[in-house]
Amino acid sequence: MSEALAENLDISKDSEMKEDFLQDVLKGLSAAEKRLSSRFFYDTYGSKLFEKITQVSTYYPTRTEIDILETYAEDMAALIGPGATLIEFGSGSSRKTPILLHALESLQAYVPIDIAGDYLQESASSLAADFKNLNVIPVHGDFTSPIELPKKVPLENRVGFFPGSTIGNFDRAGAEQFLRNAGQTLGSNALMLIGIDLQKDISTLLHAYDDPEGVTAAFNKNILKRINKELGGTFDLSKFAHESRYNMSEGRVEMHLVSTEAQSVKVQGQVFHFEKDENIHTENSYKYTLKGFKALAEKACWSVEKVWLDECQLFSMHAIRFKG
Ligand code: AVJ
Repeated sequence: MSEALAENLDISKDSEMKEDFLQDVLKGLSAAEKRLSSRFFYDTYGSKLFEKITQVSTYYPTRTEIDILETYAEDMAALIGPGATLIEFGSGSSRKTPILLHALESLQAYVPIDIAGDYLQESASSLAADFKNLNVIPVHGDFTSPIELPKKVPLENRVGFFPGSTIGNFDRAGAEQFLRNAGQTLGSNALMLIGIDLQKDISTLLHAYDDPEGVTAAFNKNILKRINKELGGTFDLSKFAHESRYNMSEGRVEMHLVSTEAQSVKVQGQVFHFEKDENIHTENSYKYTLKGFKALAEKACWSVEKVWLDECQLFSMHAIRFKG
């Protein structure tokens, strides 16, 4: 990686994020219904595990979204026009981002924003190597809060890119807030391409989050591994079982870690007790109808300009424009 790229990665953010992680863990494990925040899945190992999930047969979102991108990239590029600055919420996924980058004409800059510093660094330099003339400006930060972009990021024709249905991790209020923040970051009239996973039969949904190879289980348990490694936790990973559930009334898939026996666990000297079968809720993955997402976008001051779907209507790419 060049020094120019490395310069943009703020090392001091690391201790801030560790404190954030600790507070979230202590609060979540003290709650009557224990929970941990899914944004802490993604350290370098967690990001690698997620890449593995995208390749398991039952996890349909990634390959379907790639299919949509490959089929309609020219269409998307035509809507965006030349000279755009592409701002990705999350670091460039090795397979999706290049599809769009190839289709876009005279791109001004590519700005990936990610909380996992080393992963961001890795993917930014690999993209910079593949796209020799591309101005890559990585930003190390948490895009669940409003983000101030470096001054060198051009103001004109900013286009957000938020693939993967990552917005599904937020509850409805959180998703609305994310869209408002993104609008603020990108500016009035900006476009955003956002991948949205759609409602479908429950069996397909549950299998996508509980694959036969156990990659999703390892991904889920990685949050405990991180607590052990980074916060001095004493979790025994073999005493927690991975579970995916469909919450009908909320329209979301949930991941849980279920304690297989009564046990106590320590984190930074604090003791947390688990009953047998007590669970930690670790992730929500909301699924939308087209109508439901349109209503959400409009509430957050965005309007839906175009929607691209795969043949089976499993997944969607929405082009939305900020009216705020
Ligand atoms: C990266 C949030 C889109 O919810 O489908 C995959 C994460 N969790 N398998 C999703 C995930 C379990 C994924 N997102």
